[in-house]
Amino acid sequence: MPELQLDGLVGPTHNYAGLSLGNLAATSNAGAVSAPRAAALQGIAKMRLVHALGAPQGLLLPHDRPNLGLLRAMGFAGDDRQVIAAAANEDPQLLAAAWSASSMWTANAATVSPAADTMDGRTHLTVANLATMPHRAQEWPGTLAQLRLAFADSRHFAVHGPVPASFGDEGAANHMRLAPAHDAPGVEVFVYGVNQGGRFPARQHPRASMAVARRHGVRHAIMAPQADAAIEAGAFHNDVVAVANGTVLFAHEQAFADRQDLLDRLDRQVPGFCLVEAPADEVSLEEAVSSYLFNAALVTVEDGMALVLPQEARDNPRVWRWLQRVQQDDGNPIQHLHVRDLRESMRNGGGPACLRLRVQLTDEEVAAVDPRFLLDKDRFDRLEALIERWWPETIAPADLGNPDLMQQCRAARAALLDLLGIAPAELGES
Ligand code: SUG
Repeated sequence: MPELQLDGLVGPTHNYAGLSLGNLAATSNAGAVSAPRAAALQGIAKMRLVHALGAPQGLLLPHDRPNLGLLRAMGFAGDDRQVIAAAANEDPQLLAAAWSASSMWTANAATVSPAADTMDGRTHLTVANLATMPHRAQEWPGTLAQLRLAFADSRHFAVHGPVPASFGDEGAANHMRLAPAHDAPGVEVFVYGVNQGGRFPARQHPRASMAVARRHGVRHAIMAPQADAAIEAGAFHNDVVAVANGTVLFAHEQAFADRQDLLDRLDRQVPGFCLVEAPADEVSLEEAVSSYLFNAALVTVEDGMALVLPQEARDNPRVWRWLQRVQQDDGNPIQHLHVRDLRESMRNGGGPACLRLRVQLTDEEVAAVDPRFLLDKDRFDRLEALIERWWPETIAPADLGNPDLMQQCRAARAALLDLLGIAPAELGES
């Protein structure tokens, strides 16, 4: 049974504004000059790799940015140029939020429960409200419109709106599924944060996790708290310190508040459960966060599993040594390590796992997905040519006040929609 990977295509407005408190990469790169064209091409190279490993590959589109609607709602008036100029003058931070290309991290687009896990036998998707960070809270309407289009067939799919914004929900980044096979009933682990009184916010409220499990009708759900120490070390989402696939949980020893309880439950509930865990004395939490080794795409391949890792994990000798030991150990199915350069996204705290939403589907369900969201070799080639032609080479913070850049980014996105055959009106845009 295939696992569709829906990657967020990096948008033409990709920039470094330091908007996410608790995301150490993003805050330390605030004000740097970004390279949207290179960023999007790095993302496509990673999609090509995962596709070559055998997974069906699709994409979600960048949203219409800058979000003039947000700026107008905040009281900036006049024509579009005037709105941009006034916001640049009065509130550059808000302007940067309106430009954010953050929808690229589709692990935060939605939580997905495949048909094998749910009471009504349909695949359920709840769009994430991303309520904790203002620049991310503007994403869900654009994401929901795309999910409703891509998964329109209600015989197979149920697409839900967000849970109420009083309860922050960051989607699949805080959700793991373990099962003997993609199409076998699985156990879904909903990881939430607390971190009361800490420096950094917990972005997944336990009630949001419970609401999603309830809405989806998940038969076997486990609620697991993230360790406060992990949040404080910069694991603003669980997928910075853990990822699961099949029967494997690949995680840092200090990822979970009640580690033993979680492991005992998984042992009981997942036949063949396999833990691949980095001990803190071999890889510290800080090294896990800076190298993003757990933010890998863990994918099933013919002879086991493969990890798609960011270059940063290769660059840390201790991390790389541990990863090689994992690969050589016959006691787990991880046979292959693939390293890719995703530095542009990584500098905003987004690794290989952040850039993709996994949707486990039967062949029949894959056939029910709107094919305009699916990619093949020809489409990769055409997307690359389009990005080379339209995506800005660089964006510096001062460029966000430039209305000409706004026009260029709008034209770039329009060219993308045109290539995919999606009319703006289908996404509720004029
Ligand atoms: O929400 N960075 C994103 C990174 C999301 C990573 N996703 C997962 N771990 N699944 C975030 O913190 C930075 C944007 C800026 O500062 O300009 C940002 O939003």
